[in-house]
Amino acid sequence: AKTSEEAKTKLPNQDTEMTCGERTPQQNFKIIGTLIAPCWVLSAAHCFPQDKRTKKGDYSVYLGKDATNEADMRKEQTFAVAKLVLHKNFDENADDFNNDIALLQIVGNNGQCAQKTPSARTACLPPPQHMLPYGSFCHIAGYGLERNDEIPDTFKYSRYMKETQVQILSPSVCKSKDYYGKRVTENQFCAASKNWTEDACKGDSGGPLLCEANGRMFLFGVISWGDGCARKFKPGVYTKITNYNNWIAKQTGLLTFTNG
Ligand code: 4AZ
Repeated sequence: AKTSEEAKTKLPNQDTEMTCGERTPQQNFKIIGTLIAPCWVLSAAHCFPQDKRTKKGDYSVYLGKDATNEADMRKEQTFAVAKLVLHKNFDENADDFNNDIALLQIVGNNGQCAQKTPSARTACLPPPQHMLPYGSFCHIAGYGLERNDEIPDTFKYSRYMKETQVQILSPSVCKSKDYYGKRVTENQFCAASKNWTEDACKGDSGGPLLCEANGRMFLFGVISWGDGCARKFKPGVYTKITNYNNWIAKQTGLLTFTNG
């Protein structure tokens, strides 16, 4: 899912240091999220900066989009945001980004929610506290920064949805001194690729870390933060969804683990 700021004029075009809310030339502000049920998208709280007073009316949600600035009406489904819930213990001024999780309830213009199509599916939520073994390979995706091959050592926003694989790291490794020390909380985990070549980057946050189990894709993480991108000892940090089953159930009324 990708939400996009509708009314360009409503918000001043001022940059903050944080992430997924950045404008790129001729593009709207983009936020990534994951469809977890026909009416609910899960994203990151820091994607909705309160200093910009972002509110639900500022957003539209597009499902099935795979390129920015291109509308493929055969694939896309468009929604308004009926409800925007940011975790109340998320503090955008804290440096650990603890509780970086948000839910968007979506509604189409006929009052409907998402339809299952070849380009729109829900992700499963894993059972409470059920974390995968360290070393598991999972998929991350987004429109975030990628290396710009035309200009060495620079990055650009990807026009197309990209995906890559990363491996889950153990908390003891990620909390070690060379890595992030105490900045990583119990509500987060880290993931990186073998030689630090692949990573999430600015603009990817709010998007998914999905792991396959029994032929289904489970949303284990939400892309949250990291020191730079693809840097040695600086893995991507993800919100640990298995700590939030109760919170998700309470906000949405959904039973959070999916077997069928
Ligand atoms: C960001 O600013 C961001 N390398 C997201 C992920 C990572 C770094 C920054 C992880 O949205």
